[in-house]
Formats: sequence, structure tokens, C-alpha cells
Amino acid sequence: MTTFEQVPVFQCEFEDDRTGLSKETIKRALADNLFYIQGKVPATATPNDYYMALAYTVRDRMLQRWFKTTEVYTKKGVKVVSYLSAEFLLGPHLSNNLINLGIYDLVRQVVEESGLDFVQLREIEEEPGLGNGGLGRLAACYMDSLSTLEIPAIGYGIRYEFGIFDQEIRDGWQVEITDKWLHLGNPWEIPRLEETIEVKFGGRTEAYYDEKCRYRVRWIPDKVVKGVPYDTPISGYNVNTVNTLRLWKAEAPESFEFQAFNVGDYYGAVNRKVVSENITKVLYPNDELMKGKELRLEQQYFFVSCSLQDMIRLHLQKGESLETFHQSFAVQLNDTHPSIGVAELMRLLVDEYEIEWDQAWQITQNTFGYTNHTLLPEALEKWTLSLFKNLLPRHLQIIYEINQRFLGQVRAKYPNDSDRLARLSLIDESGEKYVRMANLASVGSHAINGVAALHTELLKRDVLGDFHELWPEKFSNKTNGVTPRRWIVVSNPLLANLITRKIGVDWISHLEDLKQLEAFIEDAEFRREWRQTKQDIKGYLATYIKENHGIEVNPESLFDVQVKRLHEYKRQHLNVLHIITLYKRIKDNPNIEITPRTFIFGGKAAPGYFMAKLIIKLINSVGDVVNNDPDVRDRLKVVFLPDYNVRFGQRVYPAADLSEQISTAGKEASGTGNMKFAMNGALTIGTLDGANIEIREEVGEENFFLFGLTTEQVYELKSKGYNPWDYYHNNPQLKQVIDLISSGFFSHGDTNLFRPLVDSLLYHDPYMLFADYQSYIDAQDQVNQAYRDQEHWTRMSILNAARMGKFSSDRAILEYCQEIWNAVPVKIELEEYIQGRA
Ligand code: B1H
Repeated sequence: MTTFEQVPVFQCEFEDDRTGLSKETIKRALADNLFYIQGKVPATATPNDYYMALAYTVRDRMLQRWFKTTEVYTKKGVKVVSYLSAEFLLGPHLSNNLINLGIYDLVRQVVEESGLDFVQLREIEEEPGLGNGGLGRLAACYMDSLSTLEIPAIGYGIRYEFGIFDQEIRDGWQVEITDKWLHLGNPWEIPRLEETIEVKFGGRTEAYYDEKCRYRVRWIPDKVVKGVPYDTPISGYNVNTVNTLRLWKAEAPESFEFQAFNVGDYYGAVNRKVVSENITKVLYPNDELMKGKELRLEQQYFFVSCSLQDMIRLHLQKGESLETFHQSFAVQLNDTHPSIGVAELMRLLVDEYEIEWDQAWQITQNTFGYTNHTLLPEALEKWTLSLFKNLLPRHLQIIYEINQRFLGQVRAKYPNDSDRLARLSLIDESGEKYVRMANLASVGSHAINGVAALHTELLKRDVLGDFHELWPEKFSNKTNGVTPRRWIVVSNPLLANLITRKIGVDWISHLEDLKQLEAFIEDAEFRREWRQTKQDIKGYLATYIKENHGIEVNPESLFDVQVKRLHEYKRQHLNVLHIITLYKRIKDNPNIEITPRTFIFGGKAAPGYFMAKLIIKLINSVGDVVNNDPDVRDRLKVVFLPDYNVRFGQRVYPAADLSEQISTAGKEASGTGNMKFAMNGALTIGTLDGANIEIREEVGEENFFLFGLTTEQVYELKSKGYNPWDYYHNNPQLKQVIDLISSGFFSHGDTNLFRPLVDSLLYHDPYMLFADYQSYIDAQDQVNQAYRDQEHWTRMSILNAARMGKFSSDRAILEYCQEIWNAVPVKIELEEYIQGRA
């Protein structure tokens, strides 16, 4: 085999048109790409043709950097972080890459001088919605920070043909539409057909003795699927590093068709092809709900096997032996979705590369880290043994072997503790038998982390309590962060400019620098500019809402925003109870002084989650009544904005005055929207849950509207018997609000429509809305008071943004690098002729 060093260097000069950053060059490249790639001239070009030409123009400018980055990683013995995630919720690429390359204004100028509408072209891009919510978006923020910090990294995932569904609202109900994000082509990806990998499924295993008389097992699958990698460049901000996001698409191998033709089963062959290609068709939209669907396990195994085989290939290409695999790659499991990787790496090392079990296990444990993202029991992944055995017979054997050795250790440490053994086992044997993926991930990793301080503590105490007792040293906290490039610079250029005028540009890659804004807090002119900026952005959002949804909202009113997936634990319906409380006050006394508010909601419900969909209907129904009641006199407006996605997030976070982070304490692992709001100067009303706690610590309790039970109080109340009826009967205000919903007031007299929701609250209230109701209303009243003093509100807004340094994903990634991955930056230097930044 030729090693990389032996390959003769391919010398060529690159045309400046494809890399240069001067205005003239970019202008020519745009015209060139329109003609040579889209095959159009201006007379026939559609807006999409222009968008594509523009996107290729930007991609061209990343290619030299991308190539150089990959070359350095392959040549040098650097350690590469490999982020395995079933979801990457990237959002639009164009603006983000322009910002990272430092050519946003330049390109915008060029486009406009060419007689085109830059904003129109920018909005044509279909965003890759390859994720459900926070978990997928976190993966995208982490990819951005890895590149910005110049950490060698590769993201591995699935190239879903259909990402998260598009949401429409009809008659107040959610309707799901397939997301055809690839229909006009994707200029950001490059297929690497020659790096296709084969993945086996099903069949049986067979034991045998090899030529050295060693016991071995071979796997005889009944299906082979090809994984074709599609690479997307991930640029870093103001550096040359361009890392790779490698997403796998499933294709049927041609050989099967030939076989079928030979036996005349043409239809069977085509069908088999369709079934294989189904693996990467669609993203499962059940955020935080485990449904044991076979295709989902196929997806997980498919992308994990492709990725591990790819890493092994890259490692061997460097001329290394597999004993040092963990020195080449630090593999992070983004929740348990890729945790089958533990068994797959063992299979590859032991069965295919003939490494002894103990050594293979060392390598495996040293390779993997596991991030847990949820404590919700319904989200914890487990697969029935029968499903597992049918799809991955060899992996089940390997898991049994891992389990036997592991439980042996446990038995030695805790003799005669069968309960503990049953809890730690990789197999749940309490009823129907299951493989527990969190246990597999925990045993197979050297590091386990939660995503916020409280979440990690609860993880150590409850869900992984026994593992923590066994291996406390494996556990650590890594509080989430978000990238300030997308979530401030790209989405809120007005604020970014104001900040930069005051403290320079360094904050964009050193978010702690925002602290320097505190020095200007007594500067009345600065406060005025800050307030004016927020006002302008709220004006843009108001115009957008008017144009797109026909609802008139007052930009002077308090913008109160809750955007996130719909879930009972996130309690969008608690927010609704507040709206109805205010509405009731107005009805009882139409001349009451109230702070005008616009309530903005956005978020998708899992298509099979009835209660979440009913909450959407409730929001819209309450909106219909409130928005059209003349007594309200436009002082309250309720809008549910359909199809919440990354692009809309970029519009709404900058325009918010108030950020709703109102989950039941102990339920939201971290939250990341909470960070995006505060960075953009919104104040938070929130519970002591997830990262809210740390946000409050940073911004100061006087700049945060706190309410609700603590996690401890929630547990206590639950254990002594929580009765929502008591709250209903003892709080006349709450009773009136609930009765109004029950009466059919918001449902044209239909008393059945919202009954399931009301009954759930009255008789179970698993997320304790009633217990937190009064405290929430009181906190909202304080918000109203505070908003009336605009000077004071502005101070609080500035302090919130200024103190958000900790929540940059750069800080989070640095912690992962130092404490889990042992990864260090590698500078990418470019030849002079391609360096020239504009
Ligand atoms: C989070 C998920 C999740 N936690 C299963 N768990 C999924 C679980 O499709 N599935 O099967 C999809 C998603 N997502 C979120 O992760 C937490 O709820 C947030 O609190 C957290 O901020 C985010 C990132 O850590």
C-alpha cells in the first residue's frame, strides 16, 4: 500500500477567479458560475440560478482552505475530533460563510452592483433542517466553534433526503408537509463517490477456528447497503480552517440487481433497492420520544458503521496500526443515537482486524465520549432483543460479551447486590427484554457528560447514578453554548455593529469581551442607541408578521417570545394561562392600565403527539379571541408563527424583549434558545432549570425574572402527593381561567375540544403548571412594572448581553478539547497567492 508521503505531489496553479477575494474577481466569478455551472445567461436566469451562482462563488472561495485543511490533517499526526450525531440542524449556509470568510459586505455590494437583490437571493436558500431542535442545533454550533478554534474535526451524520417537516397551520391546527430541501440542488455539498463504504445488515453469525486455531466469529449478512459520503465545508470565523461535515446517503449496491435479473425477479430487485435507499429518506420527527422503530435503528447503525469504517481507513492511510486508533480520533457520541458505535468498533477491531478482545476494549473505551442530553424516561433509547437480533445479530453477541465481563467486575466490587446488577446491566430484564443504549454508551466511553450543571448533577444522582458510583472520574459537566457568529453577527448585524463600535471586533471570537460593555452602562447616549437598535429590529419583525401573516402588531409593545419544540414539559400552555389571565383582567375592567404585549410563539409538535398539537390549537384559538376583541384595544396580541426553523430563529431572537424559559424544574437538560435570547439583549422569565440557573448566575439575579418550584420542591411535592385540584379550588384567578377554557369560550362553544388538555391538568398535571401558576403570574406582573421604566429595562438588557460570554460554544468546545478529547489547535497556513483577504 502506498502511504500518503509516497504519492507524488500534484502541482497545479489555480485560477485566481476561483479563489480571489477582490471585487472584480468575485463579479466575474458570479457571471462565470451562472454560465458554466447553471448553464444560463441573464436573459434566461431565474432567481434560483443567481442564488446557485452566488453560492458556488462563495464555495469556490472556501475550496483552497478546505483542501489545505484536509491535507494537513492527513499528513500530520494530528488528533481529529469526530462528532457523531444523528442530527445537524445547520440552517442557511450563505450568510454564515460570508461572515466567516470576512466578505459579507463585499459580496453584497458586488451582487447589488450586478443589478441583483441580495436579500432576495439570500432568502432562496433552502435550509438543511436535518434535526429536530436543540440537540441538532448544538451539533451545528459545535462544528462552527471547532473550525473557529482551529481544532481538527469531522462531523459525521445522515444526509436525510427529507429533513424536519415544514409546518403549516390550518384552522389553528398543525399540518405537516414534507421538506423537499434538495429539490433545486444543494450547492454546498460535494459527493465523494469513490469513498463509498459498505454496511451489512441482518443474517446470522457463524463460529469457526482460523488457521492459528483461534476461535472466531464471522457475520453472514442478508443485506448490504452502500454509504455514499456527501461533504459540506464548515468554515471557521477569521481563520483558514475549513473542516468537513460528512453526511451519508444510503444506496443499493448494483450487484443485487444483477443477481435478481439472473433469476428473473426484476420487481424484487427494484424493491430491494427501494428498501435500501429508504434508510436515509427521512428524519424521525419525534423529538425526545423513543419509538422502537426498526428503520430508526437501521439509520443509526448505517451512519455509525460508515463513519467508523471511514475513520479506520483514514487512520490506516497514515501508515498507523489500529492499536493507536484512539490517538488519531476522539469520537463523541451526541446522545445515545450513535451508541451502537461501541459494539461496532469492537466488531471491526476483533472480527475484521483480528485484535484481541482486551486490547480492542481498551481502544474502544479510550476512543469514545458520551454526552447525555435528557433525563426524560420516555426519551431513553432501548431496543427489544428480537429487533436487535434480527438486524444486528453479531452486535448482540458482542453486547452480551461486554455485559458479561462488565457485570463480572461489578459483582467483584459489590458482592450479593443483585438489584444493582440488574440496574447496571446492558440488558433490561424486568419485563420484555431490551438493550439499554445509555448503559452501552456509559460502559464503552471514558467520559460521560451532561449539558448543564443541574442536569449533570441529576444525571449522576438518578439516571446514571449507579455508573457514577462505579466510575465517578468518568463524569463531568459541559454546559452548552451557542455560536455568536450565527446568533449575533449573522442574525443581528445592527447590534453587532453597535457593540463593535464600542469595544472593537474581538468579542466575536472571545465572547467574554462583551463584559467591556458594562463600562458604558452610565452612558445615556449608548443606552439610547441600544434601545433604538432593539426598537428597529422589532419594527422589522412587525413588518414581517404583517406581510406574511396579516397580523398587525405594535412594535412599541413588549415582545414576549416562546419559540422551541412543543412539549408538555416546556409548558407553552402555562404561557397561555398567563395570556388568558391578562385577557380576563381587561374583560373585568376594560380601562385597566396594562403594559401592551405581543405574545409570539413558534415551534413544531411531533406529528403523533396529540397533546402538543392541541396546545398549538389552543394558542391559535386564544389568539383569535384576544386579537379580535375590541375591548382589548390592541393592547394584547397573540401570534403563532408557523414553521419555526433556524432562519426564523435568526429573525426572532434579536427582536425579543422577554424570553420564556418556563419548563418544570428538572426537565430541560439545558436549553440553548435561552442563551440566544439573552445574548441579543432579551430578559428572561424562567424557572431554576437547565442552563437558566447558570444564566441567572452570570447576569445577576436582579436582571432575571425567576419563578416556580425548584427541582427539590418538585420531587418533594410529587412524593407527598401532588393534587392539582387543590390549586384550582384555592386560586380563584386560576379557576376562572381554566373554567373559561372549559366553557368553550375559545372554541365557539365546543366544550369538548380542549377537554383532554384541561382534564390532564385538573387530574394529573404531570408538569405542575398549577403549582407554578401564581408564582408565574406574579413574576409576569413584575415584568410589566419593569418594562414601564424603559431606562432601567435598557440597563438590564445591556447587562444581560454583556454577561453572556460563558455561553459561547467556543468556551464549551474548549472544555471538551481539554477535558475529554485531548485535542489541540492546528494552524492552517495558505500559500501567499491564495491568502489575500479583502
Ligand atoms: C435534547 C433530545 C432528543 N435532549 C431524542 N434530547 C431525539 C432526544 O429524535 N430523537 O429521538 C431528538 C432529540 N434533545 C435537547 O438537547 C434538550 O432537551 C435540551 O435541553 C438541550 O439544550 C439540547 C442540547 O443539549
